[in-house]
Amino acid sequence: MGGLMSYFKSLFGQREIRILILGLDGAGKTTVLYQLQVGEAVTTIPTIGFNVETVTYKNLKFQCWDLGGQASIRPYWRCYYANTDAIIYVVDSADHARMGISKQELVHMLEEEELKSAVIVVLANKQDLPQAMSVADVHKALGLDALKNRTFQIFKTSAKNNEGLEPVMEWLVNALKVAQ
Ligand SMILES: Nc1nc2c(ncn2[C@@H]2O[C@H](COP(=O)(O)OP(=O)(O)O)[C@@H](O)[C@H]2O)c(=O)[nH]1
Ligand SMILES: [Mg+2]
Repeated sequence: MGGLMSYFKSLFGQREIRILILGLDGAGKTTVLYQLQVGEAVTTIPTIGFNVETVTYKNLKFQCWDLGGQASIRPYWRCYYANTDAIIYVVDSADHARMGISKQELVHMLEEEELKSAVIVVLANKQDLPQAMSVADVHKALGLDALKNRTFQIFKTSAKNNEGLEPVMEWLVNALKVAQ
Protein backbone atom coordinates (compact mmCIF):
# COMPACT_ATOMS: atom_id res chain seq x y z
CA MET A 1 0.00 0.00 0.00
CA GLY A 2 1.30 3.48 -0.85
CA GLY A 3 2.53 5.65 2.01
CA LEU A 4 -0.22 8.25 1.86
CA MET A 5 -2.85 5.61 1.40
CA SER A 6 -1.99 4.05 4.75
CA TYR A 7 -3.82 6.96 6.42
CA PHE A 8 -7.04 5.53 5.05
CA LYS A 9 -6.46 2.11 6.51
CA SER A 10 -8.90 2.67 9.37
CA LEU A 11 -11.66 3.40 6.86
CA PHE A 12 -11.23 0.20 4.92
CA GLY A 13 -13.99 -2.29 5.34
CA GLN A 14 -16.61 0.35 5.85
CA ARG A 15 -19.00 1.53 3.17
CA GLU A 16 -17.64 3.02 -0.05
CA ILE A 17 -15.94 6.37 0.52
CA ARG A 18 -16.02 8.81 -2.38
CA ILE A 19 -13.55 11.66 -2.65
CA LEU A 20 -13.54 14.21 -5.46
CA ILE A 21 -10.33 16.02 -6.37
CA LEU A 22 -11.35 19.22 -8.10
CA GLY A 23 -9.89 22.54 -9.22
CA LEU A 24 -8.87 24.38 -12.38
CA ASP A 25 -6.72 22.69 -15.01
CA GLY A 26 -3.05 22.82 -14.09
CA ALA A 27 -3.69 23.12 -10.34
CA GLY A 28 -2.02 19.79 -9.57
CA LYS A 29 -4.96 17.36 -9.21
CA THR A 30 -3.49 14.56 -11.29
CA THR A 31 -0.22 14.98 -9.42
CA VAL A 32 -2.05 14.52 -6.09
CA LEU A 33 -3.75 11.42 -7.45
CA TYR A 34 -0.38 10.08 -8.58
CA GLN A 35 1.16 10.74 -5.16
CA LEU A 36 -1.40 8.43 -3.56
CA GLN A 37 0.53 5.64 -5.30
CA VAL A 38 -2.30 3.22 -5.62
CA GLY A 39 -1.90 2.19 -9.19
CA GLU A 40 -2.71 3.87 -12.43
CA ALA A 41 -5.56 6.30 -12.71
CA VAL A 42 -8.17 5.15 -15.18
CA THR A 43 -9.24 7.96 -17.46
CA THR A 44 -12.71 7.90 -18.93
CA ILE A 45 -14.31 10.45 -21.23
CA PRO A 46 -18.06 10.63 -20.75
CA THR A 47 -19.95 11.16 -23.98
CA ILE A 48 -20.26 14.86 -23.28
CA GLY A 49 -16.50 15.20 -23.38
CA PHE A 50 -14.63 15.88 -20.17
CA ASN A 51 -11.94 13.66 -18.71
CA VAL A 52 -12.64 11.91 -15.44
CA GLU A 53 -9.71 10.21 -13.79
CA THR A 54 -10.56 7.51 -11.30
CA VAL A 55 -8.45 5.66 -8.78
CA THR A 56 -10.14 2.95 -6.75
CA TYR A 57 -8.44 1.20 -3.88
CA LYS A 58 -10.51 -1.18 -1.79
CA ASN A 59 -13.61 0.80 -0.77
CA LEU A 60 -12.04 4.18 -1.53
CA LYS A 61 -12.82 5.94 -4.77
CA PHE A 62 -11.05 9.10 -5.90
CA GLN A 63 -12.38 10.93 -8.93
CA CYS A 64 -10.87 13.95 -10.54
CA TRP A 65 -11.66 16.38 -13.35
CA ASP A 66 -10.91 19.97 -14.35
CA LEU A 67 -13.35 22.71 -13.41
CA GLY A 68 -13.66 25.91 -15.41
CA GLY A 69 -14.10 26.31 -19.14
CA GLN A 70 -17.20 25.30 -21.03
CA ALA A 71 -20.49 26.08 -19.33
CA SER A 72 -22.28 23.49 -21.48
CA ILE A 73 -20.68 20.52 -19.72
CA ARG A 74 -21.21 21.72 -16.15
CA PRO A 75 -24.61 20.07 -15.65
CA TYR A 76 -22.94 16.72 -16.32
CA TRP A 77 -20.55 17.09 -13.40
CA ARG A 78 -23.60 16.50 -11.21
CA CYS A 79 -23.61 12.87 -12.25
CA TYR A 80 -20.53 12.52 -10.07
CA TYR A 81 -21.65 14.53 -7.06
CA ALA A 82 -23.99 12.04 -5.42
CA ASN A 83 -22.70 10.36 -2.26
CA THR A 84 -19.50 12.40 -2.17
CA ASP A 85 -17.85 12.24 1.25
CA ALA A 86 -15.03 14.70 0.70
CA ILE A 87 -13.72 17.22 -1.78
CA ILE A 88 -10.04 17.97 -2.19
CA TYR A 89 -10.00 21.38 -3.88
CA VAL A 90 -6.61 22.05 -5.45
CA VAL A 91 -5.44 25.59 -6.17
CA ASP A 92 -2.28 26.72 -7.99
CA SER A 93 -1.06 29.28 -5.45
CA ALA A 94 1.21 30.83 -8.08
CA ASP A 95 -1.60 31.41 -10.59
CA HIS A 96 -2.54 34.89 -9.40
CA ALA A 97 -4.42 35.63 -12.63
CA ARG A 98 -6.92 32.78 -12.20
CA MET A 99 -7.41 32.93 -8.43
CA GLY A 100 -10.74 34.71 -8.98
CA ILE A 101 -11.97 32.02 -11.37
CA SER A 102 -10.87 29.34 -8.94
CA LYS A 103 -12.91 31.08 -6.23
CA GLN A 104 -15.98 31.26 -8.50
CA GLU A 105 -15.74 27.57 -9.32
CA LEU A 106 -15.43 26.68 -5.64
CA VAL A 107 -18.42 28.84 -4.70
CA HIS A 108 -20.58 27.27 -7.45
CA MET A 109 -19.61 23.81 -6.41
CA LEU A 110 -20.36 24.42 -2.76
CA GLU A 111 -23.88 25.49 -3.72
CA GLU A 112 -24.60 22.04 -5.11
CA GLU A 113 -27.19 20.35 -2.94
CA GLU A 114 -25.55 16.95 -3.25
CA LEU A 115 -22.25 18.28 -1.91
CA LYS A 116 -23.73 20.02 1.11
CA SER A 117 -22.47 17.50 3.63
CA ALA A 118 -19.09 16.77 2.03
CA VAL A 119 -16.04 17.76 4.03
CA ILE A 120 -13.72 20.15 2.22
CA VAL A 121 -9.96 20.31 2.06
CA VAL A 122 -8.36 23.13 0.10
CA LEU A 123 -4.78 22.64 -1.05
CA ALA A 124 -2.81 25.86 -1.55
CA ASN A 125 -0.55 23.94 -3.93
CA LYS A 126 2.75 24.78 -5.65
CA GLN A 127 4.16 26.37 -2.53
CA ASP A 128 7.62 25.59 -3.88
CA LEU A 129 7.26 28.29 -6.54
CA PRO A 130 8.71 31.69 -5.57
CA GLN A 131 5.67 33.60 -6.76
CA ALA A 132 3.24 31.40 -4.79
CA MET A 133 0.71 33.20 -2.60
CA SER A 134 0.89 32.32 1.08
CA VAL A 135 -1.73 30.00 2.53
CA ALA A 136 -3.28 32.99 4.33
CA ASP A 137 -3.54 34.94 1.07
CA VAL A 138 -5.06 31.97 -0.77
CA HIS A 139 -7.57 31.61 2.08
CA LYS A 140 -8.52 35.26 1.67
CA ALA A 141 -8.59 35.21 -2.14
CA LEU A 142 -10.96 32.24 -2.17
CA GLY A 143 -13.24 33.86 0.40
CA LEU A 144 -12.99 30.87 2.68
CA ASP A 145 -14.25 32.79 5.71
CA ALA A 146 -17.69 32.15 4.24
CA LEU A 147 -17.25 28.42 4.83
CA LYS A 148 -18.28 28.61 8.47
CA ASN A 149 -20.89 25.86 8.54
CA ARG A 150 -18.75 23.20 6.93
CA THR A 151 -16.07 20.81 8.00
CA PHE A 152 -13.19 22.49 6.28
CA GLN A 153 -9.44 22.96 6.37
CA ILE A 154 -6.80 24.58 4.15
CA PHE A 155 -3.26 23.22 3.77
CA LYS A 156 -0.14 24.31 1.95
CA THR A 157 1.30 21.67 -0.34
CA SER A 158 3.78 21.00 -3.04
CA ALA A 159 2.21 17.98 -4.67
CA LYS A 160 5.00 17.68 -7.20
CA ASN A 161 7.56 17.30 -4.39
CA ASN A 162 5.18 15.21 -2.30
CA GLU A 163 5.35 17.83 0.45
CA GLY A 164 2.52 18.64 2.82
CA LEU A 165 0.23 15.82 1.73
CA GLU A 166 0.56 13.70 4.86
CA PRO A 167 -1.17 16.20 7.18
CA VAL A 168 -3.89 16.53 4.53
CA MET A 169 -4.61 12.83 4.48
CA GLU A 170 -4.45 12.59 8.25
CA TRP A 171 -6.93 15.44 8.68
CA LEU A 172 -9.19 14.03 5.97
CA VAL A 173 -9.38 10.59 7.49
CA ASN A 174 -10.23 12.03 10.91
CA ALA A 175 -12.89 14.29 9.40
CA LEU A 176 -14.41 11.33 7.55
CA LYS A 177 -14.51 9.25 10.71
CA VAL A 178 -16.37 11.99 12.55
CA ALA A 179 -18.78 12.46 9.65
CA GLN A 180 -19.74 8.77 9.49
N1 LIG B 1 6.13 23.63 -9.08
C1 LIG B 1 5.10 22.78 -8.90
N2 LIG B 1 4.49 22.24 -9.94
C2 LIG B 1 3.46 21.39 -9.72
C3 LIG B 1 3.00 21.09 -8.41
N3 LIG B 1 1.95 20.23 -8.51
C4 LIG B 1 1.78 20.01 -9.83
N4 LIG B 1 2.69 20.70 -10.56
C5 LIG B 1 2.86 20.75 -12.00
O1 LIG B 1 1.80 21.48 -12.56
C6 LIG B 1 1.41 20.92 -13.83
C7 LIG B 1 -0.06 20.54 -13.79
O2 LIG B 1 -0.23 19.48 -12.85
P1 LIG B 1 -1.44 18.44 -12.98
O3 LIG B 1 -1.35 17.53 -11.83
O4 LIG B 1 -1.41 17.84 -14.34
O5 LIG B 1 -2.66 19.42 -12.86
P2 LIG B 1 -4.21 19.13 -13.08
O6 LIG B 1 -4.55 19.73 -14.41
O7 LIG B 1 -4.90 19.84 -11.97
O8 LIG B 1 -4.42 17.64 -13.04
C8 LIG B 1 2.34 19.74 -14.05
O9 LIG B 1 3.42 20.17 -14.85
C9 LIG B 1 2.81 19.38 -12.65
O10 LIG B 1 4.07 18.77 -12.64
C10 LIG B 1 3.67 21.70 -7.31
O11 LIG B 1 3.34 21.50 -6.13
N5 LIG B 1 4.69 22.54 -7.62
MG1 LIG C 1 -5.26 16.45 -14.48
